[in-house]
Amino acid sequence: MTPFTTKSLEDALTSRLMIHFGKTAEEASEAEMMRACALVLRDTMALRGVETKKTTAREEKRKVHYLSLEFLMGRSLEKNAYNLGVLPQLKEALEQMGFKAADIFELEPDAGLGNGGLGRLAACYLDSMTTLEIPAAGYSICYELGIFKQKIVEGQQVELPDNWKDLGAAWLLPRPEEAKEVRFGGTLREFWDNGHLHIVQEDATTVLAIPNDMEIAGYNTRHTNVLRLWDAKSPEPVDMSLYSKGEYFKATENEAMAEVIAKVLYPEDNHIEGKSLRLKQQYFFVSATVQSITQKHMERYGTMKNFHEKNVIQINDTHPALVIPELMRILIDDAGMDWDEAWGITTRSVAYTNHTVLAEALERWPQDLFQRLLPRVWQITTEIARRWQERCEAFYHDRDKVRDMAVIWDGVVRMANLCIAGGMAVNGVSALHSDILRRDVFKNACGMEPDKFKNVTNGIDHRRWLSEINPGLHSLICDLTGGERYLMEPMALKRLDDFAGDSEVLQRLEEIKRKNKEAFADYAYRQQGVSLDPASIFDVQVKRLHEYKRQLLNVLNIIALYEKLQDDPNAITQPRTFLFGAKAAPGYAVAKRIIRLINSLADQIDHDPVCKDKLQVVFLENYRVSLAERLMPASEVSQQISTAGKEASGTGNMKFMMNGALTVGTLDGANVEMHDVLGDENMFLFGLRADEVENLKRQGYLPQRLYIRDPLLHRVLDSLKAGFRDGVRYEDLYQRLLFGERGTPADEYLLLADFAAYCRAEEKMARTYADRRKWNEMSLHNIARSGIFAADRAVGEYADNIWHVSHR
Ligand code: 26W
Repeated sequence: MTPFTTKSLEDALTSRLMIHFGKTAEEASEAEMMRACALVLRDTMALRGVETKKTTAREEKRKVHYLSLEFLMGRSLEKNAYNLGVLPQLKEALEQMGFKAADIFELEPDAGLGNGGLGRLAACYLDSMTTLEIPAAGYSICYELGIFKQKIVEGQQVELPDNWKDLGAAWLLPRPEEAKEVRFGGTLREFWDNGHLHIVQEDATTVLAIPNDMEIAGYNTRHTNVLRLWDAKSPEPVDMSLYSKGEYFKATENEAMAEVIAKVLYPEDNHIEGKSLRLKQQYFFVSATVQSITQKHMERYGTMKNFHEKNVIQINDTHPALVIPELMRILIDDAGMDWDEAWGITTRSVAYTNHTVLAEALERWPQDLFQRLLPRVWQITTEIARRWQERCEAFYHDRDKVRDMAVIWDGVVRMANLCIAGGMAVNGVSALHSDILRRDVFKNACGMEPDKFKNVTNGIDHRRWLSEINPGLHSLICDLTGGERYLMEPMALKRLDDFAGDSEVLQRLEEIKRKNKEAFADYAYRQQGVSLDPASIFDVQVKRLHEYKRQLLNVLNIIALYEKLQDDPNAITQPRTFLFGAKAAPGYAVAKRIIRLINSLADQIDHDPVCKDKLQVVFLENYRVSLAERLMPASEVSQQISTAGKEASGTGNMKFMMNGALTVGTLDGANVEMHDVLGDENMFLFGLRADEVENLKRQGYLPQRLYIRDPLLHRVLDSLKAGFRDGVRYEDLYQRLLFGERGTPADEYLLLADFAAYCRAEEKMARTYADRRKWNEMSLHNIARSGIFAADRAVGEYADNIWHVSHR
């Protein structure tokens, strides 16, 4: 099964170093060695990929195409070696050749081709689809710059470019021979030929899409899939007619125009900015992908009539929604089908996953931009919209409902409605979220086609997020549950429940956590010079910074603790370390203020002798996949405190749970299902439920009343307003909570309404922590019951209920 012994791997690395860099192992740098490792594993996977393709074609299996504008892959070397079953051999070979394996792994840049949850989910699902031996491919853009690197300078976020490709490109296999042309703008000309109406797009700007394939190895299988990342190039890099006139700069304008498309990932998470470049990115990658899929289908089957039987296209939120009109375009214009036949195939091929209910994240495009940039796709979209609207009218005879369901309305194209109209399935990502979609956001569409609306609760790659990053816990699990079985059968974790009464096991669990905390403290010291106290509670909130995620509520509780310490230095008996990690979208001013506030508070507490050995706040710079991998095993408390109804699922919550952290959280997203398996006794729930949030808002929520009535809250908000020893005052945030601002209501996310309950939950958590036996027991139950949050389970559900493909 293993493709390498230590010796053969050494040989392969040696010859790679020689071929690529003309160097021996003694002469090679760490970076060169990292590249050599990537190349050797890449080629092994590529060879297996050829086998997989042959089998899939021979067996005529239906293939899954997963389209996402984001894949937050993180690092690949250790993961690929792990999945290929050569991690021990690789480590040994590296040591033999005079390198430290850990240093080589650490050198690899994260492939940060995503913002947060949605992008990381796509990466976890690629692993599971491959491990479950589902013929599948991912498609996205080969961004030159991934999510920005965050630096904290004087307490504030500064963004630096993320040039991941310098080293990261070693994983990519360029396939210029499979390049596709994507056309923008121009005008349409229609003509009749042979009884057929033909439409051609004239004077369009053409951009070349060049695939860069990243091989994905499954665990414990030879099955290999591909993540296809499209790079953008101009078909005429230099305009020789301009060049010959001496206009050298102008002559390369085309090239520059084309290349901006793949230049940078949009760093907005849960908020859209209707920029034309973003729409160009979407069409660019969608068109190249649909061309690639349909062309391969034609080569294999010679007809498009069975396209839907052999292919399914899953779209990750609405960002790739243009697949619907684009597939229609190819079926009609290129394959010569009539509308109804093309529509029948399209609506049996495409499925849509929704990842957010926030209004500001629902994609809408101005009609004029859409029309100008994509004239033919616009024509098709208007026809989709017209027919859909007819159906809605015939079903409801109700103007308000028809307006709500419309694909195009008031000069705006609504991408979610396009996906509902053209998709065979629409799913939410947790039970609660899917209910909210059915009952509220997509209520009318659901009334018309109830069977279309489904739920698939998210899951995470438990091999990466448990076994690989937490070897101590992995070996405990192996000892207790019958070896490595849980790697392929995550529900086997359940057996851990039987050891809740075993003090030896609980003791071991505590020691594993303690070691992980020490290792993280070392790392944090090396990275940013902070000293963490491994004897304190590691209480962690890491995720994108957004008001609905309520990092500010966490801060309010810490200020409350700080104030209590001022009154009574013995108010805290159980030392606490609050760790934050979060990137703010560069244009999201309030989010950036909250980052600054966390740093002001951290500094205040650092300089207060009363807090010494009791309270510490640390903002971890540049939160990303590889940092999460070090942090999760060391975490004890997982903060999942979003306003109920707002967090579609959360997946960080699952990573913490799997690594034995206890959740302080609201009944939101997948926390609800965590609660279903854990019960009240194994987590710390607090706050308003989703329906209570809605009711309170309807009744008219008045946060000022709470401020007047609750003296602690009053004091906390006043100190926010007064500011900190660094001289920074946060009157703006105080204002926002109590009075709101133009356009935003006071305390939009109900922090004050949940403040008291949150403080109590945190207090209960700290009291429980003091009872070590109880805590470890709870921690064990969390790990034991986290199996349902494995991506293998989630992908299995997609395969069974939406894709209708077989799997292991
Ligand atoms: C167009 C800008 C933009 C970019 C990303 C809008 C919206 C998004 C995503 C839909 C935001 C996102 O990442 N959503 C998260 O998806 C996760 C995976 O399903 C969920 O676990 C999170 O709750 C949800 O916030």
